[in-house]
Amino acid sequence: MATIEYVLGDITEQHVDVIVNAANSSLLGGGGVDGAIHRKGGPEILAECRELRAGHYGGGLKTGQAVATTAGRLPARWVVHTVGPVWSATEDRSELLADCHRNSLKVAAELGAKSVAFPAISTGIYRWPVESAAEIARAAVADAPVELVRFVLFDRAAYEAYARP
Ligand code: AR6
Repeated sequence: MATIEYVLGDITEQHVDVIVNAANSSLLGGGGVDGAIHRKGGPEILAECRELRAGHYGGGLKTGQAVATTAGRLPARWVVHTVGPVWSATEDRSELLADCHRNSLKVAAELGAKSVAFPAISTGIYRWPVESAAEIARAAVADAPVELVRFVLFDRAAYEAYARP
């Protein structure tokens, strides 16, 4: 059973084996946590993302899937990029959000990672209501195949939603 932790902070400062990035299907960067990871991690991460796009991921990374690159200059060993679903009020995309977490953990475990940090995937630019995202994310990591899962929440509202007992 993995230990699950909740911290208020910046995911780019976490000393863990894997940092999960809330990316988009292009894998070529963006705003939010994606922008912060590429900015602090340096150009090596983008270079590997470009290689992925030139190879197996020519069509982009599908929503719910996950793929690893170097963490560049970040204090982690790998970045696992995943694509969260955009919130929809008319369609239930919860399974895709759960898949992001499960597939990121699977990729991490295959790399030999023991500790994984997640941001609040889909709750920013993709507009998923944070209470709902927290519930889905917590359930999806309940039987994580690693020793430590740390949710790193960037603001107090997200922290309170995720860390709720
Ligand atoms: N550390 C931890 N959490 C952060 C950080 C940080 N440094 N910066 C932002 N957050 P978002 P999404 C929080 O928008 O909704 C990008 O352009 C933020 O407060 O980063 O999945 C991608 O390229 C929010 O709670 O990701 C995609 O196009 C959470 O991270 C799109 O945004 C997620 O917000 C993905 O949107």
